[in-house]
Amino acid sequence: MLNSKDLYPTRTEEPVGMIPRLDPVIHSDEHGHWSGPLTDEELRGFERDGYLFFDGLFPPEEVEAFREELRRLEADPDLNDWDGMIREPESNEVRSVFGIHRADISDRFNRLARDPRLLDRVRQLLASEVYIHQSRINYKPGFRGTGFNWHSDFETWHAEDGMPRMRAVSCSIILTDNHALNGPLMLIPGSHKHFVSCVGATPEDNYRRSLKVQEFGVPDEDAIRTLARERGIDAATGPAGSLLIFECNTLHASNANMSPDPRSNVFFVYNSVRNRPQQPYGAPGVRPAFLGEREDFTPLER
Ligand code: 6CS
Ligand code: FE
Repeated sequence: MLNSKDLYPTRTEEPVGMIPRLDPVIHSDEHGHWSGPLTDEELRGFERDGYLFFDGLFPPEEVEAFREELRRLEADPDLNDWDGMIREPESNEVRSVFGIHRADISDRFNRLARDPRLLDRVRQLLASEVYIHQSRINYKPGFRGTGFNWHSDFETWHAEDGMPRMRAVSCSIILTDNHALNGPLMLIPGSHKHFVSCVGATPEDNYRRSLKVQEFGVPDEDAIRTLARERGIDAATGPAGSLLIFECNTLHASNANMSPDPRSNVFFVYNSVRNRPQQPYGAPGVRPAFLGEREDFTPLER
């Protein structure tokens, strides 16, 4: 299968620098924009900042049930030796569990992935039916939860999973209070409007290292400094049950968690069914399905 033209070259030997985004942020199709629960003000905010935060969207009793599921998955012996169970580089603590939207892994998170409070907002932003490209829980335990370097998710999904265009969003549900001291997600508002190309060829099986410490696809510091100086850095802090929707190309990072409080979030990555992955644009081979769905693009139903 021949790839469509690479509009976002990255993982090159020579620097390409920052190039303008060529995709809309709020999408439309041949029928125009899609309606949904997002207000005009929220749509303007997403267009401007590249993310939206909904404080306390899910009530406490639902969040407690999600946390029970989180603990069950963390302790599930069947997942112990699974490639999608990623442990912290220095300790043996669980860092991430991928594929949690799959019914054979978690019925509860399979249902949450199709919850209208997520789906209706996502379809409105992408003007498309959607499927899950990737799902995960990031546990970030107290004292030993390490951070995530600055990156654009799209840069990785384009280079390593072959995602052609910027027509995907992540929904992150906050499962434990995210506050200033336990390593909340930091985002650079407006950064989604630029594609920051990254230097350095992707090694074979890069994911075996990158999910613990990302070294390839990390933008250079000048680009991050420039974008952060334009609009600053925001922290996605809020109570458990809050929802963060962020655009696939919004630069984000998070610090290590030195507090006693875990910073656990569940993430669903929704991709347009019209943006199916092709061959990797900047990697020697495709990644396992738990990182990037390559076969089942059936549109999600409520
Ligand atoms: O490689 C990936 O797909 C994952 N890496 C990061 C740091 N964020 C997105 C995604 O979970
Ligand atoms: Fe990320």
